[in-house]
Amino acid sequence: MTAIWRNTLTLVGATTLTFGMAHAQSPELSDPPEIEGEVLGDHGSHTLRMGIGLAESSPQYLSSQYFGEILEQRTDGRITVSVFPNSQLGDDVQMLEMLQTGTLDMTYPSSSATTGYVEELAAFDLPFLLPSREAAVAVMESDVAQGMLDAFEGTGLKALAFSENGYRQLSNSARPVASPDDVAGLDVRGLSVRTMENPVHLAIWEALGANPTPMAFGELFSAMEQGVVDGQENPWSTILTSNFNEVQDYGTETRHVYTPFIMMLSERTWDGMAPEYQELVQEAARQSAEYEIQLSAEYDDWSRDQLAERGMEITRLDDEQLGAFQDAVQPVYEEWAPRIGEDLIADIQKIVEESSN
Ligand code: TK8
Repeated sequence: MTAIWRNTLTLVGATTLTFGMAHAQSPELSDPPEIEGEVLGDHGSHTLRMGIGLAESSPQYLSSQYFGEILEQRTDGRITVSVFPNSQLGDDVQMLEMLQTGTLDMTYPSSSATTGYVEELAAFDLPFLLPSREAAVAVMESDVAQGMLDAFEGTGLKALAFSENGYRQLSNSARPVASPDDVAGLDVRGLSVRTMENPVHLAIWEALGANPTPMAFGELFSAMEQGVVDGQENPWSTILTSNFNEVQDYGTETRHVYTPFIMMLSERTWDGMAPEYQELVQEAARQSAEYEIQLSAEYDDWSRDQLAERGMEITRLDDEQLGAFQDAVQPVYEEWAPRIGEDLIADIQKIVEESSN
């Protein structure tokens, strides 16, 4: 079944023009898995409103649409999901609070925005913790990660599933960056870099000699456009689908942190659902999260190459240059590992090692 929204993407995503050059708006994307399973009996109706931060062409939006399709098909339309993209309902922190008060049903924040609720999630903010997507997926699928989702119980938030925001890359409008010295600026001022509102990310960019500025994602484009900040850090697909390349000339493939997304449902909404619907919502969240990771992987390198094609100067680091970044942020580990939990980090590192065997 070809969903309307996929056709819409094809229409919207077909091309965008830069100086007369036509650019594809999305890579060849895998179709979502066929929706299987019987239609559930009538356990009432729910119209779920979901706010997300990213754009309609993002893996986050496409997989959220798929999530809605599963629910609609499996309940014969008794559960529908309306997805509001581009931070139009608020930023991660605001939308989480809206779930707690019941004024919004769902949102899809970065894990970094949720460490105030479950401190263990800050493990994902430790720099260079997860060396590959395979390792990251193994951790997100582990009992350790499920324990973090379960720990939201009682906060007003039902954490359904992890998916991929992805490896974070530095972009800026001031200069090419190939080393921490380029970030800090030896004979010029350090870069002002927007970070998520998360203490570990602040520590990372302080350790690299930047002037970090915590800021909501929804304010970021205009802050870069007005020169309030020089740069930011996000996965290539976010930089592309949020059009950051229109106000950022330089990119550096730092891959300094792998950030998960967490699909969240208001506990009030969850508690108002029949058990049959709760089971379906949980399963649909897992299926759409798995699809999101696949789309994010298909978008990743393609987005970097698209950004270069559209004029962004991309610096890819060799092992020695990457090592300089890893060395510079080692103090962040030393400061934060004990606060997050050495045993938890050891458990995660064990999963990482096993995933490479
Ligand atoms: C979108 C955010 C974004 C995150 C950030 O809601 O704030 O930079 O990486 O993707 O969660």
